Amino acid sequence: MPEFATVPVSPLRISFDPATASVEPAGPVLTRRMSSLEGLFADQGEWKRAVEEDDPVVYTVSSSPVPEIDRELPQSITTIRPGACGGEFYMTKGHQHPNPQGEIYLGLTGVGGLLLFDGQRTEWIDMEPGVIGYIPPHWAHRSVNVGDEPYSFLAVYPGCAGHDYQWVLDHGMGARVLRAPSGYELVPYNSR
Ligand code: M6P
Ligand code: ZN
Repeated sequence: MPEFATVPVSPLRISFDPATASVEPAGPVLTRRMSSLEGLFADQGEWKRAVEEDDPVVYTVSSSPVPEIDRELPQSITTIRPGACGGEFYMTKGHQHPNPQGEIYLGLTGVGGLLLFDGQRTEWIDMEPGVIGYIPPHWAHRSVNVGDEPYSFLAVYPGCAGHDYQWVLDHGMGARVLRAPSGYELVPYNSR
């Protein structure tokens, strides 16, 4: 018998309902409101105004029951609402994996993008249903909704990867994604 860190998870069939942004069977559900994105949008005045007005939901993360532990392969579906704060599109906090591991995203609904930053280089992958974005180890990653409907994607990542949010606060993400006449534009992170 192989040795497991904890009791192994049974095989699972998991379904996703885009209307409720939920998975079945369900694991933890995380709701990130504007107040939980402190220090991330360039326009701090607009961010504060939005928090004080109605603190809108920016995104939800619905995880399957597969736990974030060594050897397991957890999955989650993130749904980012459409919207912008000071012209900057709604986005996830973004993180690095403290235990560097690759990750894949699969676009499910809407249109968005995957912003990647390794501390020097910035990359952008346009995401839509059916597109797989690959995140190599050591690249911080953030998702952005650049459309006018919810953007959702499936993420699959090693359970040992972890989430480091401070890295993004300390280093930025290389670029910001702003509303533009053509849809969206990427501008250097510290340009506004
Ligand atoms: C994806 C995965 C998750 C992550 C989520 C939200 O679903 O990468 O691990 O938690 O996006 O992103 P963040 O943690 O940066 O808020
Ligand atoms: Zn990740």
